[in-house]
Amino acid sequence: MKRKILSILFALVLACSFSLMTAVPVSANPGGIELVATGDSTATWTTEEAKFGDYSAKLTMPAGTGWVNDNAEARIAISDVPTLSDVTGWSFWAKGLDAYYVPIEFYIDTDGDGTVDKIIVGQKMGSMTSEWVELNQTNMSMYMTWKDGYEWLWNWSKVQSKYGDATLLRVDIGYGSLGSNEAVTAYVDDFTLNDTTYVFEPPTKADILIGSGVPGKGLGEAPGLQKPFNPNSKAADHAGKK
Ligand SMILES: [Ca+2]
Ligand SMILES: [Ca+2]
Repeated sequence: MKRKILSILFALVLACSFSLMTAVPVSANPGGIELVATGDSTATWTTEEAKFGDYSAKLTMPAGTGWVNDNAEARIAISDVPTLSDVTGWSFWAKGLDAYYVPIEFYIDTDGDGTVDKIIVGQKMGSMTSEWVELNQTNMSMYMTWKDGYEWLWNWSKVQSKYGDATLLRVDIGYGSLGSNEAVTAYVDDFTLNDTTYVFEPPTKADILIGSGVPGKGLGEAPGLQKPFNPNSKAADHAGKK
């Protein structure tokens, strides 16, 4: 009898801890973050600077780039925020001495067929310093759309009133949407959308192996696999491939 009561208690504790776990709204890195660089720009994970954790994304862009030739950005797939009107808030952190504020781009689907129809760029005027600064929906100086015509949307409520029904597919944080007259180096850390934080840390070995289709339960827990690959090595590109 005593044993039975104990096991009922244990089940209760388990049930409570599960409901506690599911009650926590913040999830880490649900879609993963891909760093993308084209032209002479670079986008790499670095431990030189970090607002949270050990790493940030380091973005560099040389002077005199055109607006499609060079890109240095963190690309974030969004799957849990159906429409722009569901966005209650977003923010990310950036720093970069004398670099212009890192722009953010919202890739949206306006006709519901799953493809991107508009890209909305948010930009804060001026230059950053060597201090981390939080950029969010309220402190952008302006928004504009590109892809199939340009349009000025002066603030986030204008964005939402015009494109509230559009599905948000992707967010890019980085340089490239507007080109650059000057060379810039900036660091970016965690992006938060509503209650979800997209953690700016490189994928762990386990993430990469699971992502490449390597079978095996326990990869997510194997202690040796929870450290990032050295971002300067090519090992991550080859993981799980033969
Ligand atoms: Ca970080
Ligand atoms: Ca579409």
